[in-house]
Amino acid sequence: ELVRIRRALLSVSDKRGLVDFARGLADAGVELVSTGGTRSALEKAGLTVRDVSELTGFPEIMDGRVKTLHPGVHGGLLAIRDDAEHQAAMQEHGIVDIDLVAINLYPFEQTVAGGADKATIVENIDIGGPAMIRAAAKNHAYVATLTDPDDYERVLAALAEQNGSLPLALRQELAALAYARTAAYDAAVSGWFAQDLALEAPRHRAFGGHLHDVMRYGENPHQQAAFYTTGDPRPGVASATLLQGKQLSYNNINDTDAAFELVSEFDAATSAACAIIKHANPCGVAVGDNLGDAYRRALECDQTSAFGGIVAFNRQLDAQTASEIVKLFTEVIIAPDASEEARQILSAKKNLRLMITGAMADPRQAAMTVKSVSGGLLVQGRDNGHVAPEDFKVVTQRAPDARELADMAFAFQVAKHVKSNAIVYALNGATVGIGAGQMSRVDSARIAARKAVDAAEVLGLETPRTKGSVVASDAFFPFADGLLSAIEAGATAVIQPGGSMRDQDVIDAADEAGVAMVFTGMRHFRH
Ligand code: 93A
Repeated sequence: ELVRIRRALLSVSDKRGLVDFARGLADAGVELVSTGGTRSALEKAGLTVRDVSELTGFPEIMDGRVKTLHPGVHGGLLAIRDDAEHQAAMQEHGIVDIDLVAINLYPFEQTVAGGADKATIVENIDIGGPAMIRAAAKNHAYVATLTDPDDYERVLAALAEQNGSLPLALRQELAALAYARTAAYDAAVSGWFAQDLALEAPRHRAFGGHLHDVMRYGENPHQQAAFYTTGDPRPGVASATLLQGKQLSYNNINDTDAAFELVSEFDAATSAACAIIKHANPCGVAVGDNLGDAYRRALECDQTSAFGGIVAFNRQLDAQTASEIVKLFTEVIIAPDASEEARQILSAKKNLRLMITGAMADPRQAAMTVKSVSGGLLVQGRDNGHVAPEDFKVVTQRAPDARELADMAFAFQVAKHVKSNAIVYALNGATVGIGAGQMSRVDSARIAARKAVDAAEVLGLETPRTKGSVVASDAFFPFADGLLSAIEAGATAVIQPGGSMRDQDVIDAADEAGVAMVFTGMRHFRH
């Protein structure tokens, strides 16, 4: 079960930890073989390295496109050591055993993320590296396959412990990691093609991710968790930089994504936007002239729930808004940027995480979303649907006025990011009551109205702000009851997809109350 490591092939783009690892191998009596760039790096550090062309009897050709794709390498990786025919073939063709490989691939994902031109991206599709990784991992009975510099240290430790050999259990585990890496790599390549060609059908891409982070725990402390990134360069929680605070938890990442996706709906050039998220649902969203105004009004929607929330902005965070945020316990802030002064202010709160994305995400961009079910993955295009106010269809006798129209567009945009059934009341570009995640739409309507009553109490208002507000529903009202509940709360205008068999009952109820209603024709379920 132990395999003696005599010869190692090192071929890495990410040269992190390379020299120390190679030195450790050399000290353990392992012969080193490398491709061009890796060999130069090692020779510079004073190590003795053979060039891979000595194994292939062939120079690197075609700008390195073909350097290790040769039986001299693949025979040495794939040969079954105790098979007489395999051994005879090695003898006949002068092939030598390779017992360990350390390979990491051309940085395809980083090249895409860096916005390189197509030719550069294509050139960064590694062929020889994955071929060797897959060959070595297949032959894990005799070969150890390292694909991540983070594993160098423990492999050296195992070598020392076993006097120059490596145990089967470790080789097997490394093989699993190796195939996870090549699968993620090819998923990133197929994802890039699909994105580049605007192919929206899920069958054009493989689904896989690159391990980004291992969290302390998952949704609950007894669950293990990790964050995988897909290489999609879209600005957001996966590509953001954490400027301060401890690592994000599983729930933090989920909520931070929901927050940033929501504010991305609002064009920063037109208005500042703020969303505060708890348990993946917004507890307050507002647009305004500046971030301070948007934050204050988002907070007013449900100050109680906002405690310990995730806050997202669509513009560079300024000092004044930062000094407002630090007054309340907040878990994470995500924004395209933060001014020096704002960063200074936030740095006083050691546990508060500040994430900077560098840019806003395009809410119309096509992408895939994946959800797991027992034994499978559900894949769909992300909900990038949008109905412009010009396309709202007025179905009542009274048409909405300009203020109502603006609030309806805002509320429907927010409802798209609220778990179904979603009911959102809005007034003057701010949510004033949100009902989320109920099994019955009328319950969501009641909860949203109830929340507005609670908020009025907190704010010291005599009447809840649903009076004179507009209401948005993520899907049609199947009966008039949900609408009647909204009318009772004081809504003067309603936005919903329409399309129910009982639309006419709902329209009649609206007309009777003098309420204006528009249909969007587009549903925004979110589960
Ligand atoms: O262009 S390749 O697909 N053709 C190959 O034959 C090949 N062999 C190794 N790329 C190939 N590699 C990759 O080169 C490795 O995966 C590694 O990322 C890189 C290391 O090259 P160098 O040692 O010259 O820096």
